[in-house]
Amino acid sequence: MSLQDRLTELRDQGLADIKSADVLNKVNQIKVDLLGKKGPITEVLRGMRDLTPEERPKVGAYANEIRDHLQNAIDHRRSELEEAAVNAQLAAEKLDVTLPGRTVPQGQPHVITQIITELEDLFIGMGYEIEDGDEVEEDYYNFERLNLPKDHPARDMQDTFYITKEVLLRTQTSADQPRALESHDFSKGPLKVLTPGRVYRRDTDDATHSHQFHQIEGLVVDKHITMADLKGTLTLVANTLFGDQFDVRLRPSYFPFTEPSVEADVTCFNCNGKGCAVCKQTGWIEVLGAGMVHPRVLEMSGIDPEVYGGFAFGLGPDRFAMLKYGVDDIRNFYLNDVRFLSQFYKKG
Ligand code: 2NL
Repeated sequence: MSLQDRLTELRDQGLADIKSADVLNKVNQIKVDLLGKKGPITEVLRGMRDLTPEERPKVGAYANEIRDHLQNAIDHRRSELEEAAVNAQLAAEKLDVTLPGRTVPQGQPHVITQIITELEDLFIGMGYEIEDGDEVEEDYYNFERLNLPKDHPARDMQDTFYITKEVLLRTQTSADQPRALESHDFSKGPLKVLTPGRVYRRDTDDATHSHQFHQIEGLVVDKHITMADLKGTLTLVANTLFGDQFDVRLRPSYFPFTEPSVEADVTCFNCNGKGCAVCKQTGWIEVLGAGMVHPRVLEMSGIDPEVYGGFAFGLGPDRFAMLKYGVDDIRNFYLNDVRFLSQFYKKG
C-alpha cells in the first residue's frame, strides 16, 4: 500500500473513531494514539526517507493536510462534548423559578408591646414626649424625689430589689419623671411626658403578680392644670383603647406623690356596666392610679407649687392586656410560648 493510501486509511479510520468517541477522555486518547510521537502518522512521516525526492514533498504535504484535518476533527468533537456536558449539567440543575417559595413565618410585636405602642401613639398625638429611663436607678430618684423618704411606710407597697443600699431596680417608671421635671424649661411651654418601661418588684409570682412587669406613667405640669384635665385625658384613653361607650369614674385613693390621689375605673367591657363576674358585680373595672402632683414633688425639682401644678397617672399594660383579652394569669405573657402569643397577632 502506498503511503498516500495508508494516510487516507488512517484519516478515515481516525475520523470514524473521533465521531464515535462519546466522552472527552476517549477523544484525548485518540489524539495521543493517532497524532502522538509513537502514532501511525509519525511512523508514516518517518517512512518518507525511502521516497524519491520528487514524491517526498507531495506525500509530506498530504501528511500535513491529514494531520491538520484530524486535529480539527478532534478539536471540533471536543467542543461538542464539552458543550453537551454543560447542557446536561444545566438541565440537571434547572430551577423552576415559578414555584412558590417557602414562606418564612413572620413574628409580630409582643401583645404588651402592642399596647404600649398604641398608648404611645395616642399620647404623642396629644403632644407628649416619650422618656426612656434606666431600669437600674438610684433610691433617690425612685423614692425620695417622689416624696417617699427612707422609712416611709408606703415604700412597703413597692417591695424592692436593692443592688446596693442606694441603687435598685426601679419599682415605678416615675423614677424618670423628676429628671424631666428638673430639666424642663417652662418658658418653652408645659411639660408633657410619657414614661413606658419595665419595672421590678420583689413580689411573689402568682397569677396576677410577676417580679417584672410594665408601667406607663404620664405627667403634665403647667399653670392652671386641674383635675378636669386629668379626667378628660383618662376618658380619651379609655375611649381610644376600649371604645366610645366607655366611661371613667374617679375614686379617692392614696399615693405619696399625688395629692389628692385617685383610682380610675372604666365601664366593665364585659357587661357594659350592668354587673358581672369580671367586674365583681360593680359595673366598673379599676385600670389605673392617678392624682394631682404633690407640691413636695414639684418643690424638690425646683418648681414653685404656688405657680405650677399638674396631674400624673400610672397604669399597667400587663393588666390592660389581661383585661382586654381575658387572660387570667400574668405569667403567660412572660413564658414566650408562641402558641399563646400568636393569638394576639394582628391580621394582615
Ligand atoms: C400606681 C399608679 C401613679 C403617678 C403614678 C407620678 C409621678 C410624678 C409625680 C406624681 Cl413625677 N405622680 N406618678 C401618680 C399617680 C399614680 O401610678 O398605681 N402607682 C403605684
